[in-house]
Amino acid sequence: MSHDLKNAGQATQNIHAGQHTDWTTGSVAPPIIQTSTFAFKNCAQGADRFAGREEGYIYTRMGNPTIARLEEAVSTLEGGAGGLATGSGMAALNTCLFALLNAGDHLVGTHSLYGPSRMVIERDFSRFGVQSTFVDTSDLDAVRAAMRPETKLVFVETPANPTIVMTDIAAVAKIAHEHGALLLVDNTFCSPIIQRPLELDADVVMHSMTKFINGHTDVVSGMVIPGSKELLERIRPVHYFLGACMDPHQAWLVLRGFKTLSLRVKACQENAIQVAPWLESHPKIEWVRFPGLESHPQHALAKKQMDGPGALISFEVKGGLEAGTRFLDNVKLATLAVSLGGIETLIQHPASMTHAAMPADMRHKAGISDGLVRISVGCEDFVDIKTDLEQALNHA
Ligand code: LCS
Repeated sequence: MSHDLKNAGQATQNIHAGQHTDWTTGSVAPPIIQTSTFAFKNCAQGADRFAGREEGYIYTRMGNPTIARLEEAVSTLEGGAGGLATGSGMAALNTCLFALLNAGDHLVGTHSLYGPSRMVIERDFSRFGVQSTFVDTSDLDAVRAAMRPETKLVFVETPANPTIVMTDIAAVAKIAHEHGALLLVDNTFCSPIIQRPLELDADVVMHSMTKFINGHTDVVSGMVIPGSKELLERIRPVHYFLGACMDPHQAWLVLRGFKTLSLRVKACQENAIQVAPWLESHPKIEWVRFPGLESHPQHALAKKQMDGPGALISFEVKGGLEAGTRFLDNVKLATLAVSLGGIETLIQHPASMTHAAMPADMRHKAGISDGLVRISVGCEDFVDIKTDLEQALNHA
C-alpha cells in the first residue's frame, strides 16, 4: 500500500500498518514465513548479510518477515523507532532489563505492578548486582526521593496492575532524565489506542501482547518498542542473544488479532464506562477504582494522558475476601481466570492469583488488599455483564 501511514489516522494505521499486500503472490493476508533459517545464494551473500552490507534475513531468531510485519504494526501505533517482538510479555521486560542495566545500577519502579515483573527484578536481577526501589510512582516526591546517582532505569506501569493507580508519565520522564536515567513504560493495560508513552517522553515502551494487542485470549506474546534508533540498536543484540524471539505462526495470529485492536478496545471501554458507575452505586460494593470515575483520585491525570479510561476496573465487595470469594465463585458469563484485555470478560483475585508471588506485606504496602477483585471488561452486551455480576453479588 502506498498510502502515507505515518500521517494517517489511528484506525487506518491499525488496519494497514504491517499488513501490506504480498506482491510475490498477491496475498492480501500476510503470509506465514514458517522457517527457522534463510538460504544464501553463495558464501559472499551469507558474509554480506552477517556483516550488514546487504539487507536480508538470516535466521528467524534474528528476524523474520512475518514477525517484522507485526513489529512494524505495533511500532507505528506507538510512534516508536521499531519493534522487537518477544515470545511473552515477561520476555519483553527481561530483554529491556538485560539490555539497559549493568551490575551496580539501580532501578526505581512502580510498587504496584504485575507481580512477576516486580519479583524478577527484586529476586533475580538482584543476584546480578542490580538494586531496586519500588515506590508509589503516582507520588512524584517519592520518585524523586528514590533516585540515586546510580539509577539508570525508571520502570512504570500505568494504570498499575491491579490497583489502577496512575503515574504521570511526562513528569516521571522529566525526573528520570534529570538524573540521567531512562524511562521504561509497560503500556499493556492501555494499548496505544488509549495511551502512547513515547509521545509523553518515555524512552522505551513494552507490552504483554497476550492482552489487548492480540485480544483473543489464545496467544502469549510481547513487544519492546524503543523510541529512538539508538535505543533500538542497543536492545536488538540482547534480544537476539537472549533468545526472546517469537515464532512466525505466533506473529501471524497476533497480526490477525491486532487488526481489530481499535474496535475492541473501544467496545470494551464503552462497557467498562457503564460497569464502573453501576458497581460504585451497588450496595454490596465497598469501593471501585476506575480512571473514568470522578472518585478516582487521579481522574484529571487520566483525562490528560489517556484517550479514554480503558477497560480494567478494581473493586472490593463489602465483607472483604470471604464475600469476594463467594462472588467470584458464582460468576457465570464472566470467566474466573487471570489475564486481561480479551474480547471476553475476565475476572480474578490478585492476592491469591496474579500477585500471589509477592509476599503479603509487600502486597499490602503496594495497595493490593486481600479483598481486591480485578475485572477486565469484555465486548459482550453491557446488560448481560451487569446481569451476571448482579446475580453473583447476590451470593456475596
Ligand atoms: N505486564 C503486565 C502489565 C501484565 O499484566 C503481564 C501479565 C505481563 C507484563 C507479563 O506478560 P506475559 O508474559 O504474561 O505475556 N499479566 C497477567 C495478568 O494480570 N494476569 O495473567 C497474566
